[in-house]
Amino acid sequence: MSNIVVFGSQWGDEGKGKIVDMLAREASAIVRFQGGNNAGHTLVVAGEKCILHLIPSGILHPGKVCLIGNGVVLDPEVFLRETDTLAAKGVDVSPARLKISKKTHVIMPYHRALDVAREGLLSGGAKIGTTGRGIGPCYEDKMHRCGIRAADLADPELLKVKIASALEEKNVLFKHLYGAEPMDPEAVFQELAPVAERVVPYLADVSTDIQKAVAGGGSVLFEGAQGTHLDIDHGTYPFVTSSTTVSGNAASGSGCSPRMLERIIAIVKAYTTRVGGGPFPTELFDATGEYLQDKGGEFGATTGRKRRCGWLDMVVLRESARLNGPTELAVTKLDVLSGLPELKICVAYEYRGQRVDYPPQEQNAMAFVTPVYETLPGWGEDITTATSFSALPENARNYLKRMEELSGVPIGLISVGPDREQTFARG
Ligand code: 2SA
Ligand code: GDP
Ligand code: MG
Repeated sequence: MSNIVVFGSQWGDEGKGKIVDMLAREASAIVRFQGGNNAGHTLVVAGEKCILHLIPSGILHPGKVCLIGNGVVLDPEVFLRETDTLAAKGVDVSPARLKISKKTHVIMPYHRALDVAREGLLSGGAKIGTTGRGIGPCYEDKMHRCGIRAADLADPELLKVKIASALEEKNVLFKHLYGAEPMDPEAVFQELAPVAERVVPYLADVSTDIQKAVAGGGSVLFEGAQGTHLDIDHGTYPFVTSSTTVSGNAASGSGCSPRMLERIIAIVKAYTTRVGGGPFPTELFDATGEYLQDKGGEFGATTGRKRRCGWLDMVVLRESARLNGPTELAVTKLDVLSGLPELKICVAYEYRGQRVDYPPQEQNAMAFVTPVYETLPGWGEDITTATSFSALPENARNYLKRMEELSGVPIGLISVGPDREQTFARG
């Protein structure tokens, strides 16, 4: 198998976890390269559901190496909870196959507190709707060059110094800006120490592990989190996450050359969802929106929040194709559209009296575009047992073909249900 990057082409929750789990069969190593436990990647195997937040979605395949890259932000407590849950189910989560880059930044309790405090100060439409997991503040410290990295967990003296230094600044914010209790550096250290001790055996040189896997004739699967329109640069800023979610970051966020990235798979939900704040041009506030939310089970896999739902937006997808260079699309949740008499696809926007084919880039411009729709006939048949493109109803095939035409990217995979097995090649 070639090395593959899987990325989200919309606002996340496209079904990346499911597709990574399926593709992991053929890979030797699976790597997360950005984001943290804001992610919720759902795997369904033989009817049993498993939601992963930090651990790569290849973990259910025995023997596959699972790597957490330098571009991830890691909450050590969440990591241990996740390993404990998996171990209780009989999954091997030993450091022999699960590794964390020494360069990965660590989410600290003060990051979580800052995330929640900052959101608390924003009002109404200004709220980003973060997951409250401390993601933004941890990446801020990384860029500010005062972050704690996973390797530091093995050095108690350095940890103490770094915690004290970080809290010198953060406690001023807690006390004077956010009206919150300052944190005691010694207490933070004492709480972290036993956790750190358990995480240290997992520390590794992930970059070299990737190189070794490929040198040994294996292939690597890079697992993106969130989606392109949540990217810190290319997303609907400021309603974005704090990491680089586009495919190019698979290289930088894991420590390998971009020349290693061969197949690039855009995961596309057959309609659109968004969780949290921010503009969403094709959002539906009517019974169809409720139908998609209900039938698609659209609830946040991390926070349980209701996901906002709307029609497929090809402007969003075309921009994703441009930014990520996918070799193919994997279309998920096509089954959710069964039963709708008509389906709309947004093909362009009206913006300031003009028709535009790409998202305008001024801040919040996406809140002021009007979608231009094309309407296609729907289909009534249940397609959850389909195993080939030719077995799909004609209108479903036409919907998919239109996606290919409008995006300029061929479809490689089609998913018609949450289970690992409910997936087939476009053929
Ligand atoms: P953050 O916490 O700083 O990354 O939040 C910033 C924005 O990014 C959005 N975001 C997400 N959007 C979709 N799915 C995500 N993962 C979970 C899921 C979300 C959940 O799988 O459903 O459970 O709520 C995810 N993570 C971050 C977030 O909503 C903010 O808009
Ligand atoms: P991710 O963050 O991209 O991995 O996606 P999530 O796991 O957050 O959300 C996708 C949801 O859709 C999960 O509940 C999956 O089990 C489910 N899912 C994935 N593919 C399909 C599909 O083809 N059909 C249906 N009905 N559900 C799917
Ligand atoms: Mg998700």
